[in-house]
Amino acid sequence: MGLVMKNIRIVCAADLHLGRRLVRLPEGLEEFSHAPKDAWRSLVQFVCDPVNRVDALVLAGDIFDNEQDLYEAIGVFEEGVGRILAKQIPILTVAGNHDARALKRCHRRMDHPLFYFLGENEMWQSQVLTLHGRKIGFVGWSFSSQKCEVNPFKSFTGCEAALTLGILHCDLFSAKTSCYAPVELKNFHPLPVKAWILGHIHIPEILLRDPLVFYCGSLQGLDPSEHGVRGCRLLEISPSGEMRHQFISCTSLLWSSLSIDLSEMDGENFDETLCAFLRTHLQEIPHTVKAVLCRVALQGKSSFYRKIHQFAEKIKGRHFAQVGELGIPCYIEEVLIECSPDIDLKSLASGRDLAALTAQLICRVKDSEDGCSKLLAECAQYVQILAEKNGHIEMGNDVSLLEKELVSTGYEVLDMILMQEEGEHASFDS
Ligand SMILES: [Mn+2]
Repeated sequence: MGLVMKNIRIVCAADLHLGRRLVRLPEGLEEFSHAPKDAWRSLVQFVCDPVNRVDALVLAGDIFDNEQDLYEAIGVFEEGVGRILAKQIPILTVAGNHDARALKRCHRRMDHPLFYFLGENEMWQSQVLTLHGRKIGFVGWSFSSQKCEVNPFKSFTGCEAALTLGILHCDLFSAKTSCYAPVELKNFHPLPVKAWILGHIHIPEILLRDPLVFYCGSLQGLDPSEHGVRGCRLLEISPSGEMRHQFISCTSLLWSSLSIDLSEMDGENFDETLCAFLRTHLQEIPHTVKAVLCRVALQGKSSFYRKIHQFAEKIKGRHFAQVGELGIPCYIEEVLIECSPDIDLKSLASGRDLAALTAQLICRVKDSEDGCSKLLAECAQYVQILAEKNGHIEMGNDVSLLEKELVSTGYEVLDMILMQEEGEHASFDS
C-alpha cells in the first residue's frame, strides 16, 4: 500500500477580545455578557475534537481586550491553551494593538515549546513546523505598543520553507491615515507567502485569492455593529499545496440586523407579522448560537405611521420570537424608524404653508440637493467631534446615517403639522 499524504488543517482566528463584556443587553440575556469567553471555549472545543483533525492553531492578535484587568481573561485563555497543547497541537500567535504586552507576558509565563509568539519588538520572525511530514513556514509580526504608524512590510524578511503562511494584525482599509500598522493590498503580491491570516478588522472577509489573504473577523460579535455570524476559518492545505478554507461559527450571541417594509402591512396584527418575518429571515442559524439580538429597521410608506413610535417602544428589549430550527430565543435589540407617513411628499411640497415648507426641506435632504450635501458633510464632522468628546469614537462621521436621522425627524415634524391641521379643520367644521 502506498503512503497517502494527508491534508494539513490549520484553524485561524483573531480579535477574540477576551475580557470584554458585552453591554446594554436586554433583561434575560445577562449571561451573554461573557460571550467572547464562550466563543473562545467553543474554538478550543473545535480544535481539540479529534474528529476535526486540527494540526495547528493560528491567532492573529487582539486575543485580550486590554492590557489591564486581565486576571479573568488570562485564566480562561491559559486554560484553553493548556488543553490544546496537551493534545500536542502547536499554537502560533502575534500581538495586536490591544494586547501588545499582555500576550508577551502570557507567552513567557506559559513557557511551552509548542506555544509560539512571533515577531516580538515589531521584527518579523519565522518558525518552521513539520506537520504530517511536511515543512510549513509561519512568518509573523507583532505590535509592541498600542500604535504603529509604519507599514510592517517595509522591514519584511522571508522564511526558508517552500510553503509559508503569514500572520499579521494590520489595517488594510486606511493605509494613509491609520496608526494600526497600515498596509496595502499590493504589499502581499510580491512576497513568497501562500496565505495571509489577518487580524484587526472585525468583519470576516476574503480579500485576495492568490495569495490567499483574509481577515478572520471577530470570534464573536462584540456590539450591534458586528452583526452576522462570527467565528474562525479552517485552512486546509492539500499535499500538492492547494488551499481550501471554510468558515466555522463560534458565535453564541448572534447580533442581527433586518429591514422590514411596512407598505403592504396594516397596523392590525403588527406583532404577529413581525414575528413571522423574523422566523422567515432567521431560519438558518449555526448550532453554536444560543440567542439572537435583532435590530429591526422599519421602512417604506406606512398607513399606521402615527402608531409606529408606540409600537417601537412596546417591542424594544423584548423577547419576541423563537427562531431557527431549534427555536432559539430572539430579542429585539433596537427599532430604527426609517418609514414615512403615507403621503405624497412631492405634491405636498408644491404648496405654500408650513407643511409644504417642511416637505420641501425633507425633499432637499433626501435628494442631496446642491448645498445640502455639503452642509450635511459639515454637520457630520461636528457630530464626529461631539462623539469623540463623549467617548463614542466608533460613531464615525457617517453622512448617510445623519441623513437618515434628519429625514426621519423631518417626517415626524411633518406628521405633527398635518395632525394639527386636521384638528383645526375638524374644529372649523363643527
Ligand atoms: Mn480587534
